[in-house]
Amino acid sequence: MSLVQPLPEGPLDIVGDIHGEFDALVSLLGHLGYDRDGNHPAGRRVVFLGDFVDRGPDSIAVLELARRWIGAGRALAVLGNHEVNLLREDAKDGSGWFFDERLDRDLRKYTFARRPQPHERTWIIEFLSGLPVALERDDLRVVHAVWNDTLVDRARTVPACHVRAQYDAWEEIALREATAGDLRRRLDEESGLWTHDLEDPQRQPPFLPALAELEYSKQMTNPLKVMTSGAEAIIDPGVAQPFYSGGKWRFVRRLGWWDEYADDVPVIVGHYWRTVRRRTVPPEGSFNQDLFSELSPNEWHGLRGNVFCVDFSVGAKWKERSDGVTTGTNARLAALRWPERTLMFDDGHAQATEGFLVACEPRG
Ligand SMILES: [Mn+2]
Repeated sequence: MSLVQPLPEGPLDIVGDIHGEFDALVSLLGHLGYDRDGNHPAGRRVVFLGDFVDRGPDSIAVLELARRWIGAGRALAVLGNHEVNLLREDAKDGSGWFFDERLDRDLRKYTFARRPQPHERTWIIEFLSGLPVALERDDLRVVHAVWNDTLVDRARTVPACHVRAQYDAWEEIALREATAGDLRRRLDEESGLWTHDLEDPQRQPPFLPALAELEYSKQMTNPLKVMTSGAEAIIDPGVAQPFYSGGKWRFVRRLGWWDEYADDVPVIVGHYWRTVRRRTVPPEGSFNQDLFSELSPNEWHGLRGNVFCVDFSVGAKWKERSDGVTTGTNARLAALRWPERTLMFDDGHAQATEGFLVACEPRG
């Protein structure tokens, strides 16, 4: 087995990024018709798109359920960038439920119901280490962020359970390549320009070209990083300022790789923070820029209209909770049902998708 594994035949319910929102998960799975052990009267199976953890109240409960269902053969999953961060001991925004060094800082924003005991840490690492990064069958492909044949073929060469070792190895190559020229010197020069914390939302840094270049080349050289966290481009400092997203100031923006995806096989992804309401005004300069602003929330996207993002931003529920938002939530958990191509939301709302295999108009 490798990091790219077969997706079993039969009807599937593909669940988007959960981010520790256990109650939303239980509610969604109930509306989909599963019992608490993952059995479904119609023999359906769940596929988790990754990003089980961080920011929300109970990442451990989400992992417990996923592990139990996967162990029983009722579910499958791919790794998201948040699980990769956990495996690599890369403590980032929202991971304080797991990492002691992140806890105080995270508690200014998030509320964690519980933190893992030592034995729980052991099974969490073991469980996540065994997950693939992509799943495929003749009529469907599943990955957290990016499907690209060249990258997937490289991931195919990596044995299952070697995700951390290979990610680290490719990361080292990326860093070495990035700093082979004069980038190291430019980074050193630049480091004097901005000595503040890049996670402080109150202090907007200037555009830092060397840091932007480092972020960009590290992002784009490692196949496992691209597949789990997306393709990016450096922002044009003449047009956009560095912007704050996902807990830090950024100099790169996300690209909609699906606009160049020409294959026949549909791809289902999470990761991209879609919302159930069409944004009337695209979020100015945000990390996602306007990846979905031309689309309705239930629309297929990409060159051929055969890519669908099922992340409906339940990862932002902590914010709505702390802002006291009780109605009109924009933070939902959803599943895409296959082959029906319908959506089910955690509140029980079901909806057809649109635009499958209808090429999108070129964006203006
Ligand atoms: Mn993600």
